[in-house]
Amino acid sequence: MRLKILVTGAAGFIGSHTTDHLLHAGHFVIGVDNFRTGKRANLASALTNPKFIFCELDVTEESAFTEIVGQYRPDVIVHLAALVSVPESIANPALNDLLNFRTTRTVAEAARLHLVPRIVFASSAAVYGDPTHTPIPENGPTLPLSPYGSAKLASENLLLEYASRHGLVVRCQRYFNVYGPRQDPSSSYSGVISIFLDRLGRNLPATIFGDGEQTRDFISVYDVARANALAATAPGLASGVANICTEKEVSLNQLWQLLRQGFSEAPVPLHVPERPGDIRRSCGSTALAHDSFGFRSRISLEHGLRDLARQCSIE
Ligand code: UD2
Repeated sequence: MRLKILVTGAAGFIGSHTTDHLLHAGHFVIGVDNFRTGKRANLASALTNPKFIFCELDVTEESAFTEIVGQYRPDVIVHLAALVSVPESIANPALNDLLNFRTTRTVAEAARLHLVPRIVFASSAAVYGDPTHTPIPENGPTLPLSPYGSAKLASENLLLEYASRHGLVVRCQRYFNVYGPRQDPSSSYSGVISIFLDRLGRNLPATIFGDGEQTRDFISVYDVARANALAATAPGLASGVANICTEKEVSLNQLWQLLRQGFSEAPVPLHVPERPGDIRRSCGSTALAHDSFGFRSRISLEHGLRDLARQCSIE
C-alpha cells in the first residue's frame, strides 16, 4: 500500500536517506527541514520525484508545523529532526532541550490533533548510558550520561504515553552509531567515521579521545533508512522501542585500523583525554527489531567503509 509519510529533518543525513528509500518504494513523502544542519543538496534526487513535496520549516515553530500536518494529514510522521551530537548537547543544553525534547511534544500534539495513526521517532543508544553487558537488550537499564541521552529517553516516554492515551502507534528507533554518505565531517561534533575519513583524505592526523578502546556498534545509513521504512510501513505494528544496530562491537582503535587500510600513508593519530559524556561500551541486541518488524542489518562494516571511502575519493 502506498502511504503518505511526513519526514522531519528530511534534508539531514538519516532523513535524506530515509526519504530516498521511501520514495523508491513508491510512497509519497512530505519533507520538512529548516536547513540548520541539513543541506538542499542531500535532496537532489528526491526533488526530482513528483511524489515528493518539500516544506522549508522549523519544527520548533509549533503552529506552522501543526498547520502542515493538518494540511497533508499524513499516515505516518517520521520524526528525525534533532540535534545529533552528544558533546553539543553538553555545550548547549537549552538547544538540546528545544530540539530533542520540545519538538517531540510538538510532533506528538500535531499527530493527536490531526489523527495521524503512527509516529516513528529517532531515538538513540545514548538512552542506555554505560551498559552492564553487551549486546544491550531494549529492557536493559536506561541511565543516560548526557543531556542528549536524557532528552531522547524523555521523548520516548512522552511518545509512548501519547500512544497509550490516544491510540496511535509509536515506534522508537534506538540508533547506534550511524555512518555513510552525506554525513558532514566539517564540525568537531560530526560522527567519528566521517571525521576520520576526512582527515585521512587530507593526510592529516586524526584525534582519538581516550585510549581508543571504547567500543561502538556502527551501522550503515542504508540499513537505518530501511529500518525506518519498515517501522513506518509494516502493517499491524504495536508501539514499542527497538535497537537499530548490527550486534558487532568495534573499538575506535580497530575502526582506525580498518579505515587506514585504504590509504598508503596515514599519519599516526593523536591521543587526547577522553571526551565528557562518552560511553565506554556500546553494542546492541538486534533480536527485537527482527521480531517486531523483520529488520536485520545487511551491510558489514568492512563493506560499508570500503563503499564510503570509494565514494569520498570520487567526489
Ligand atoms: C553517536 C551519535 C549520537 C547517538 C549516539 C548513540 C553522531 C555524531 N552521534 O554518538 O547521535 O546516536 O551515537 O550512542 O553520530 N571520537 C574520536 N575522535 C573524533 C571523534 C570522535 O575519538 O574525532 C570518539 C568519541 O570520543 C566516541 C566515538 O568516537 O568515543 C564516537 O563518537 P561520535 O561523536 O561519532 O558518536 P557518539 O557515540 O558520541
